[in-house]
Amino acid sequence: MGANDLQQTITLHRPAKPVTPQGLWSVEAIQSLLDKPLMDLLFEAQTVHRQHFPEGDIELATLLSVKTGGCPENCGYCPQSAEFDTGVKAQKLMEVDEVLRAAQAAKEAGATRFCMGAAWRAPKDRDVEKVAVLIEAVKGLGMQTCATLGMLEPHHAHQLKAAGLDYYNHNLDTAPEYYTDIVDTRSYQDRLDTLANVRSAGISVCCGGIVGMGEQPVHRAGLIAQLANLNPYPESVPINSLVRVPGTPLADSEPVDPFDFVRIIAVSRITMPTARVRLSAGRQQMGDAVQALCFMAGANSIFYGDKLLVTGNPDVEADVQLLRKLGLQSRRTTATEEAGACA
Ligand code: SAM
Ligand code: DTB
Ligand code: SF4
Repeated sequence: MGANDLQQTITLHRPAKPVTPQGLWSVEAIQSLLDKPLMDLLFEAQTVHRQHFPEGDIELATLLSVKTGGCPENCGYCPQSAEFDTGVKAQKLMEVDEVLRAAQAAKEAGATRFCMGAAWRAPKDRDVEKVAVLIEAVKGLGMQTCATLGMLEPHHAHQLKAAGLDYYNHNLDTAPEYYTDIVDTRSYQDRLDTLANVRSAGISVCCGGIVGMGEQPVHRAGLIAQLANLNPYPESVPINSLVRVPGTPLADSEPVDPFDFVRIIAVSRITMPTARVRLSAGRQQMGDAVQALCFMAGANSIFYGDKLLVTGNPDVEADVQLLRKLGLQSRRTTATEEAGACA
């Protein structure tokens, strides 16, 4: 049997989009994709991937925590919550010069996207004004801009858009039924409302989740269903493997089986074919071979830089070597080119 026949056989075993009567992905359909034999799943995900992205293309996004720690929310995974004793020192919002230096360094190292994170429940008017200045400055370097600042009101989203914000990161984190086990200072609906405000302001959506928080397989399927059923689905989908930080309630969670993690990447690719699926937090604990499987499964973006927000990430030099060994390359694109490539 040739590759084309095999591809047809695999595709024929499932409808183009197994959906509910409302035209949405059902949790059951996603669960059955997650349960497929791993090699079939990888083959299908890579086939979908190649229909939508150039071979060997990877996006490099660098993170910077521009306002660290002291957050009033109680997200059980997060080292920046003021409720948990994690040793993270609260810091105020960084000055524009310092942010610009970090963005310039990221650009010189090869990053095309710069994502600024702030440990806020929701920014206040004066915070948005200051972050708008940071966005304008980073945009001026010719980088794609992303921010993750917590819940966003419609007028704040418009202000950030006007400043040149390309992407807003706001994760759904897990399935709705499991969310209240993880955080109770805000609701799932709050997250969805912010995503709608971001979308309405014309900012591209970066939205994903975390695995390894003690969730059941059905919750993983539920998270993917939520993401894939957003209309439209997010342009960027960060899939994080929990970084287990001592002092957080989830510090002793059972680590995710690496093949289960690869499956989640693959099903994200299949259900959101044109999204940038980002292999996000947890790479430092992952090893090169598992990362390679994630790229095979359709991941085509990473966080690139020695640090995530407050925890570690693989060294730039290690990533450069890994990408070289795997034949993956970042192509410098502007946000507009990116949107065109994914259309
Ligand atoms: N405060 C904002 C918010 O919650 O939207 C922005 C920053 S917050 C740190 C961004 C995202 O990082 C979270 O939604 C979560 O998905 C991810 N994250 C935080 N801590 C993590 C951890 N220990 N392991 C993996 N992902 C984590
Ligand atoms: C996302 O999905 N993952 C990033 C980014 N968006 C902001 C954050 C990961 C944080 C990992 C733990 C830390 O360093 O705080
Ligand atoms: Fe605060 Fe965001 Fe961390 Fe939750 S994830 S505690 S909102 S910084």
